[in-house]
Amino acid sequence: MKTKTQVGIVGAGPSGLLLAQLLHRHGIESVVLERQSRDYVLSRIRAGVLERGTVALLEQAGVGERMRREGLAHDGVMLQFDSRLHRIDFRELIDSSVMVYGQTEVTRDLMNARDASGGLTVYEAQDVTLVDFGSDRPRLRYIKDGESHELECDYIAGCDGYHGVCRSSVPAEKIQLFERVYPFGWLGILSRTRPLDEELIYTSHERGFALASMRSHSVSRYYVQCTLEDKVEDWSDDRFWDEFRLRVGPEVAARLETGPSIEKSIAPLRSFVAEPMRFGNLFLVGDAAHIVPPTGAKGLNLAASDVGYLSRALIERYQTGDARALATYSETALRRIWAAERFSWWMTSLMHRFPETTGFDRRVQVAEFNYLSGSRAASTALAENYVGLPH
Ligand code: FAS
Ligand code: PHB
Repeated sequence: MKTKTQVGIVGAGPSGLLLAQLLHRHGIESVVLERQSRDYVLSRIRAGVLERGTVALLEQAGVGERMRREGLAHDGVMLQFDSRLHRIDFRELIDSSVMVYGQTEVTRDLMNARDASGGLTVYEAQDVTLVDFGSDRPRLRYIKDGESHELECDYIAGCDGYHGVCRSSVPAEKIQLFERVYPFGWLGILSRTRPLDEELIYTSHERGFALASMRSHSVSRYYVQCTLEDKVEDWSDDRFWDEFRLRVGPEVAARLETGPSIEKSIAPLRSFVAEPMRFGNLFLVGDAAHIVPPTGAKGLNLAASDVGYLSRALIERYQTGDARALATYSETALRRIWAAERFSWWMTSLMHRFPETTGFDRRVQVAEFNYLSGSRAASTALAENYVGLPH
């Protein structure tokens, strides 16, 4: 069956759904093709911190109401090095803040908005294939319930994540990949327990990194650095809580409320960028084009800024015929992406124990923390990057 739309979007994660909604708000039609079911997409537990620019985009998309009601505004974040705490005060340093509101809820709000818009999202679309994306008649082919479909569009947005089909459809000689794989992962759990603090606590300890985060006043999200050999089944809840206590130290652990995990998963850590992000009428967006280690809470927020750039460029093109912003999308997005890649790499290098870490490396990490704790300029630099550099 052959159909036509203006923008074909591959992937119904935050990138694809936010792009579809922003385009809809400007009368631009799109069709979203998603490989998984709606429930499967919502079952993924991922990001938890929204930058101010992401909050603004979600408001523009008309999905800010529940986020404002249920999200938690945070004016700072705590860093801890071997039981020494240092608070980065966003409000005092740069008069800013972040919003703690889970990616699952962002995705749920965007799915509900998509339903209300009447826009077509095809879940469980199989074997999505890109055809002639270098031409002015790009098409997307897919199978739904055993029937073949072909979607003709003006543009294709590859919002299909790191393992998607869009980036891999680009001939190898036309794309440059930059990657750093870290020699450890993050074991994360979700529990219906009171968070141990009002704000997030990032901890660096001789035994490894740990993070105390949250989703609400009654749901907590915790992480410990683990090895690449670790499997989720190796970590009982008791083992996780014991290790977490050792890493955060007795003072912080005294405030810890434990409970059964309602989700437990291990995420590998990598830094990754694909250049460029435009190939004819195919535009790569979000994790399809870049990955950051979650230490700087940038992944979802970088996807959002890509969507901000691309949606504005497409709106300009459809409303005025001016395609200049489309021509500079890749260059504009990559400038912000590399700034976030640097910050995420820096935070990861500062807070984690690397297998080959020597005594010298550890003392350099401690010296960096001491500088952060004692310098307003250093704390301001961290604050600017954490709350999000301007779009
Ligand atoms: P996504 O991967 O979210 O969405 C892509 C969508 O495309 C998926 O629904 C997928 O099913 C679909 N798709 C893939 N291939 C397809 C195909 N061939 N056809 C059709 N559809 C296809 N970021 C943070 O800021 N903080 C965190 O703590 C954090 N933790 C993370 C933990 C894990 C395990 C992972 C994987 C990522 C984490 N991230 C975190 C980053 C994450 O939040 C991403 O930045 C965010 O999901 C990016 O959104 P999208 O670009 O929409 O990609
Ligand atoms: C989370 O709450 O899942 C979270 C928060 C901050 C990070 C990473 C993950 O840097």
